Amino acid sequence: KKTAAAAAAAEPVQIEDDRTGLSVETLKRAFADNLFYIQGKNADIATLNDYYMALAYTVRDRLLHRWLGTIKAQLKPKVKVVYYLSAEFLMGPHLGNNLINLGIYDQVRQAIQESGLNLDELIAQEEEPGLGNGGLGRLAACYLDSLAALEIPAIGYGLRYEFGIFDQEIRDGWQVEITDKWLRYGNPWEIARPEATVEVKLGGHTEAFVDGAGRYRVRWIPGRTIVGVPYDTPVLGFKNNTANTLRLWKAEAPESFDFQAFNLGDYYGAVNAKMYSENISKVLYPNDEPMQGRELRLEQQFFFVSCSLQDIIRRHLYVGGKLENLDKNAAIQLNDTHPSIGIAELMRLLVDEHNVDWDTAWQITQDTFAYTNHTLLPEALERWPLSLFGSLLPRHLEIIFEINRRFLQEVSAKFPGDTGRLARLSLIQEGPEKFVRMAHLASAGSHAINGVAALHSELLKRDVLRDFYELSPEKFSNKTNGVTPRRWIMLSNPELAFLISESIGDGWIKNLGELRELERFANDKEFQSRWRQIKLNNKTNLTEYIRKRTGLVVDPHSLFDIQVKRIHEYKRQHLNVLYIITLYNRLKQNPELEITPRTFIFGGKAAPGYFMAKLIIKLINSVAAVVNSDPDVRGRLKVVFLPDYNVTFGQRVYPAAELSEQISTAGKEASGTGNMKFSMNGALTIGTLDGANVEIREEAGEENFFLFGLTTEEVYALKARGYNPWDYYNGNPALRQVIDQLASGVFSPGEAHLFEPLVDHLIHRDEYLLLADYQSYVECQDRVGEAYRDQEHWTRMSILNSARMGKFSSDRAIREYCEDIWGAVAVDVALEEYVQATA
Ligand code: 6GP
Repeated sequence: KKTAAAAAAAEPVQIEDDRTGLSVETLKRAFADNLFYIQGKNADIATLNDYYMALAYTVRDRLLHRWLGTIKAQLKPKVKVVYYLSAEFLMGPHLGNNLINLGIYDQVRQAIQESGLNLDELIAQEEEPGLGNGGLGRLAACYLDSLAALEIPAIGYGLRYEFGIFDQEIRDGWQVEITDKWLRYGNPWEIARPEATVEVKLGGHTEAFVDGAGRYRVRWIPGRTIVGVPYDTPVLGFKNNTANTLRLWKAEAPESFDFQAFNLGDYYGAVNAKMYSENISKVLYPNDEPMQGRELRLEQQFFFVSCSLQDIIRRHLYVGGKLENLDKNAAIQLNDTHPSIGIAELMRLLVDEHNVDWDTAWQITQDTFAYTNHTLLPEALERWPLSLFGSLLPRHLEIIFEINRRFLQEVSAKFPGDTGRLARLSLIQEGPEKFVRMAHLASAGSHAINGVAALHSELLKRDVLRDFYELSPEKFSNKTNGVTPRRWIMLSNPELAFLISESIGDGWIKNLGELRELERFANDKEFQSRWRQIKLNNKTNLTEYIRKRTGLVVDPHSLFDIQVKRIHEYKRQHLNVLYIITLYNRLKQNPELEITPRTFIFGGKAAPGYFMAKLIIKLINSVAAVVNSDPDVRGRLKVVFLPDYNVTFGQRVYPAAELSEQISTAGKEASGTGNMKFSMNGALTIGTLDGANVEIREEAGEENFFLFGLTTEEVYALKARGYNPWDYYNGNPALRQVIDQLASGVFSPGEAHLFEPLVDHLIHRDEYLLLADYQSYVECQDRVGEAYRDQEHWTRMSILNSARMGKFSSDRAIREYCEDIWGAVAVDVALEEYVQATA
């Protein structure tokens, strides 16, 4: 409910001055001023980037009233703030999104045009902050967008990596990694807040002592200290007054010089110490799901979590809160286990530094934290060797032991004599090498645990966190992922957004369920033809982009069949390739065969150390080279690998897609979010019953979804029986031909053995059951090709897909988190007036 104050506040503070005015004239003048006074350039020498910067500052000026107003409204005693802790935030470019959220897209477009420039070119100039790997980081960004749209007080806390996810180039078909220097030309969207710097301790040892009150206490004597400097980026709500904050921490040395070392003549050593500290926020680990137990990674996690918790406590005390009531003012969400060390760190801060007794501290901690799990892959579950953990965080290890001791006591009380269960639940994994299990720490220390799609949440309870479920079933719930329609429809697909708004009004932008009203147009010929035309326009744009990036010419009238996501064996890009080769073989056998012309488009990065994933990229490019240049194919099949898939590129891809490939082995993809973006933009899905595909199909209707493959249950059963891929190879001539071709070098001329590791894996182990699903996939793909021939029917299915994706708005997901987990409510924001500092 809106208050009167909010209604008044909704009246914007609109002084038509250079800093806030929104008229085209004022925007033009502000833009020119910023070019001159901030970039120090004029039109004679300005680069495109200078113009981009000038525009970014023009837009930033126009959001500061909201930002300061939000900070003021949220720093109040009774306000509950959501703190979203995440090692990754994959925000995507800010400029276009901020224009949309401020509702000034059209004025700015005109102002830029009248300045003799092109807004799209300026928008394209922005280098996106690639501070994430994939799904988990992008989800965090969509959630920040929705939190602001719903006016929920929220701060995202993470790391300000100097180098984000690497840029990908393809050389000779192989992935090559290039450092991502995203800060090279400056970042107009962030404001450093060095006055809010905090200290973080590492290493050293602990000492017990008895304090003045006769209490047994522990003090941590650290081996070194790092400081964290916050950099804040505003996150705007859609056409409201809320601008939340993304606060990212940069690691620095407490003193830029070690003067003692310097005075001893060790200049190098002195500077080196500084570099060592700064290493912590230097680079994002480029691994998607599999975890890598590197010391620096643990340092990163602890660093940003400690900074953030100290910040949260400071804010809480600043508004007069009592630590005992922290959970009334703060809901801290752990985005996977990466920030789960926060459980031990909050205990340390409360018990050691704020002298709170253990039981109270544990209650506060549990009531404040909640944990989201994002993967079922066993190899992705984080665990740290005890030795490494203890040397970096000696006090935290003691605290974890104590948490564990009490936790296991509880378990014993509930399940007397069940020692197997104790071992399974323990926060410490025993064995020749002992580990701290971070998912166990997160689960024990949180009051809520959730998976990210219905199926995934069920599997969590059945598998990975089964014992925790049996211990505390009330902690568990499902929160199916969602994506923001502002970025993923309005910004990426403006023509479609326009058609939708023209047909059903623009309420869908804030309430995506309203898309249902499109259903009544599903059979409307006129609407269908506009729908098709927009898709064709988007495909044509992508075609142009493909030509620029790769030199390949593709036919915008062919079926655009797209798989974009991280490259991983469980996501099965190579199953897609097996089908492409199958089609190719059919054409070679019978060049006159009638087939639906298709363009297969791939995009995605492989973890630099993941050999098999890199080989899959090479495979795609090798098959592309053969298929694209074979005259028998006559252009009816094209295979494209588009390098450097990222958010910016995603915005071009989803609107142009007709078929979305969601073909992971059932039970492996926790949710997927690309699947939602595709479907919203009118692509049909070919997919397994995995992750959120299950719910997408439920919503879209099974007749509008191309389903294939084994179910999770069937996968388990097949593996339990003893899976033998060899049987499938022998029993299926078409499959056998494809595998033999790969093995004999048909697609790797001159390097016959190139794909041997892949082939070996497939016929001997095939962990992800490609061969078992091959036939079902091929038949389903053939049905897709058939269906595409009936354009009217296809368009109808496409419209229905968009119309029924309301559930997958991140607004819906965030509402559920607010109600079931965070207990957070909207707070009205009054715009902060600009007051002269000297007034
Ligand atoms: C991903 C999951 O693989 C994906 O299915 C899901 O949609 C996404 O998280 C958001 O929930 N997981 C990761 O990216 C990851 O690093 C540890 O998990």
